[in-house]
Amino acid sequence: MFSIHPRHFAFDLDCFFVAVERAQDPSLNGKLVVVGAAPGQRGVIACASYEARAFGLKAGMPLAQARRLCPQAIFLQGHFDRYLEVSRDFMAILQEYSPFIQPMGLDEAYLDMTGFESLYGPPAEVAMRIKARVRNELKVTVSVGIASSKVTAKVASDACKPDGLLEVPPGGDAAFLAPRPIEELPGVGEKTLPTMRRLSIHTIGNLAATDPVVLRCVFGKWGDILHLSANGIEHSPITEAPAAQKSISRETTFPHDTHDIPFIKSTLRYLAERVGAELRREEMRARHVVLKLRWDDFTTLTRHHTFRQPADTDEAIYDSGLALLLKELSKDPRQVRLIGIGVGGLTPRERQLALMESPTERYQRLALALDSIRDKYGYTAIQRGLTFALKEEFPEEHGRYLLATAALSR
Ligand code: DCP
Ligand code: CA
Repeated sequence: MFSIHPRHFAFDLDCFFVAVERAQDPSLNGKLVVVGAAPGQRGVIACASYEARAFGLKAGMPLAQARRLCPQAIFLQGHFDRYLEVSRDFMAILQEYSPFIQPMGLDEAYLDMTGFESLYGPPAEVAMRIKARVRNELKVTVSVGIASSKVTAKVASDACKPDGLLEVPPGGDAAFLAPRPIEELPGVGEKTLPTMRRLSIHTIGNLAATDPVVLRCVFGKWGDILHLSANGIEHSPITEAPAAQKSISRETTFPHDTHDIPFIKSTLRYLAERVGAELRREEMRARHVVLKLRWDDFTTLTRHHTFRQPADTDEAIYDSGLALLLKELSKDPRQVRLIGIGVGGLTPRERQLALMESPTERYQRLALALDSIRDKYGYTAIQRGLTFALKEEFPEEHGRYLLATAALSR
């Protein structure tokens, strides 16, 4: 009987931001390199080279701490536009091999290659060809895991980093996963790890053998997903359309702590417009807005606002963010170190049927027109009075403000 084994590929570029910097400047090869902010600027590490990771440096660590731990490292501001370009080219290469692609952020994607063997040959061979193309055309390396499920493929790609290729044979998922430490399972992070330890779950195999009823009691619905994952069983297919992003956000650390309300407002406006532009580019609307603030003592808070109807205009995002911001600033005298704004609960934008244009729709049309101008000429080509104040504070590059930390949407 003829049977087709599912073959899922998980791709993950190695040490992405640093790899792109090294492609542009090979003298950085083999050195301790950190992408975060230029010397003297504040913020957090976006990407540390493997050599620097050996010193304990990792993404998210404040740069001041990184400089103390590893003063000899080379600190770079990074070239965010270039990372976006490489990311787009990377996804374009993958798309040539299968329409069933699910990008996960900038440098990761799943590809469903089930049944493509007659077209391309054995999966490991096509993976080798894709790896060679990424190396030759983009000058960076990619690690690839292949398995019957996305989750196993992902664990395999992490396990073979850097520049690795690891195929788990059909039917071998559970056996491959069982001996691996539980923290290697996607979805098990710093928050869930202590609970796992309390339940004496140390390996993925321990989790696979735990009664799902127990897991449901402890983790709710998430428990079922964890149990399936630990057994290497798929719970969500790779669909033709990229899976809906759950949220879009932008944040930045200020060059200096501040309680200057007009300045903070301008920055919020700028970030809200960047979030709005991406939301509209994705043809989505958001159900809620999240404001993030970090005070000068590093305590961080988030505040939510839910829209009455899903929205996608800069105004809706900024106005709700601003209301949340002013509420916090009015009752807290501390200085602000970081500000971020995001949207969540994304739903696809439907076509407008109404004949009369409401004020919201006029804003929408305005926003779409601005987006297309900015796509051509850069963000700073056209802007509102409010964000103009940022000209004094942030340098410009390629028609965008260069914030201290290039914020990613996750
Ligand atoms: N990134 C960031 N801030 C973070 C985490 C990541 O800006 N807190 C950026 C920089 C990374 C890129 O996203 O280069 C990809 O993140 P990964 O977690 O995939 O890490 P790397 O690609 O840097 O390394 P690895 O080889 O472990 O995948
Ligand atoms: Ca990566």
